[in-house]
Amino acid sequence: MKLKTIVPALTICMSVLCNQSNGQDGFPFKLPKEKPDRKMSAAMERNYTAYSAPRPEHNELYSLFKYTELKGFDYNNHDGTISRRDPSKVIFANGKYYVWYTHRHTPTPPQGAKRSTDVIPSSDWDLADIWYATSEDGFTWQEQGVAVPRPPKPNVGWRSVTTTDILVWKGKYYLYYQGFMEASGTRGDDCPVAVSWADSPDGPWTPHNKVVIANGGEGEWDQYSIHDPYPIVYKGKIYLYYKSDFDGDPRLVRMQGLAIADDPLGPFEKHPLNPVINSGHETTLFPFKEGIAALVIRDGNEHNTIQYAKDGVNFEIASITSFMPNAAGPFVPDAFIGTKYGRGITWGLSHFTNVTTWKQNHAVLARFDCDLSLDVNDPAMKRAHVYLKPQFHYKMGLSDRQKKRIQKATENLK
Ligand code: AAL
Repeated sequence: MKLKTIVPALTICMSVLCNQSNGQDGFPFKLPKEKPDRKMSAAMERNYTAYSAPRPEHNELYSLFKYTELKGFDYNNHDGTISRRDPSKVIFANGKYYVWYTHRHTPTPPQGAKRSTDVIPSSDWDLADIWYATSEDGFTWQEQGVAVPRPPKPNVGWRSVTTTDILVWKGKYYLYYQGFMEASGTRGDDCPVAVSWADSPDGPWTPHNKVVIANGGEGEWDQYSIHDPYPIVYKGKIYLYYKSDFDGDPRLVRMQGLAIADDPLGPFEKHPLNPVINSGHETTLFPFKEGIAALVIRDGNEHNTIQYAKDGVNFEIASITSFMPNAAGPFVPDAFIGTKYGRGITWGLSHFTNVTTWKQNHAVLARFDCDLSLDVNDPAMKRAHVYLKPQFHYKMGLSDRQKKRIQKATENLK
């Protein structure tokens, strides 16, 4: 036998004796950057086909989120009479940042629909107006006051105007918002979308005083509410994403739809494939590469994911993450320029609800930072785990009812 044949034969014998593979068949120790040409499990196939990179550190649509308390907002000692929530996208104009949001200042905290009156709010977003604030640095904000007040009865939004978002289109500014004509909580939420426009982000805002996106027809998924209207300029049109809640109380299902228009005042045409996102709560989207990316938070099978639709319609999961910002309004520098290759986002404002106790229910605005940008590379935002102290987990511990169920299960074993 030649030496050339003996050496490999010996290696095979040795590895068999030592119960090791010969180092040629197993999945490689160095994680291949490209999909390897081999038969793989469903999980490994997916790791190469469903994500833009096989590890989160290199996935442009993966990020952690870090939060900072904002300076400049007063909350009446957090007694529940002042609430700020559901911020719009942040824009940069006149040398500063602008944000719009739901502002409630009422004599009492929310009391539920049955106890609500003309001045007592049912929910945290009842009897609210749309206010705005500006900032030089994105951390300290100067509240500027009301942008869009509740219009007089019977105009759309007379009961409450909430959850606004901004569009800049052909030199004009448009605020879309939920317009309530009854206290929210009577059924759930019942609200179509209204719009006001202005020549400057400082206003004055002219209400269009018409429903610009109507609730769906009876029996359709969005028959009661068009929530969180969120416009982006895409493919030369206004792509306005929204959420609706359906399937009836008390276990509402939340999904997201799309309505498209050529003009900010409509008509908006709802996409025939709606809902286009099967999960989430508030809407947060941004142009990314040739498509649209979405933060999908809180509700549904695909909560805690960041998704991507190459065509703005057919969304796929691009990453799975945690502690996502609620109701995020990001700073999206290319939201309105009709970009053909979106650059992504790095920060914005979001909210925290039920800040103290349910009796003093109110929300606060906060800042979030992340790295979902093609122009930033912040490895600290790309870590795949968040370390939380045990107390954090214990705080979300078992309820008395659950403790009883567990005790009973043990007793049944005895
Ligand atoms: C939210 C949003 C909408 C709902 C309510 C206020 O965070 O989804 O705005 O109506 O809750």
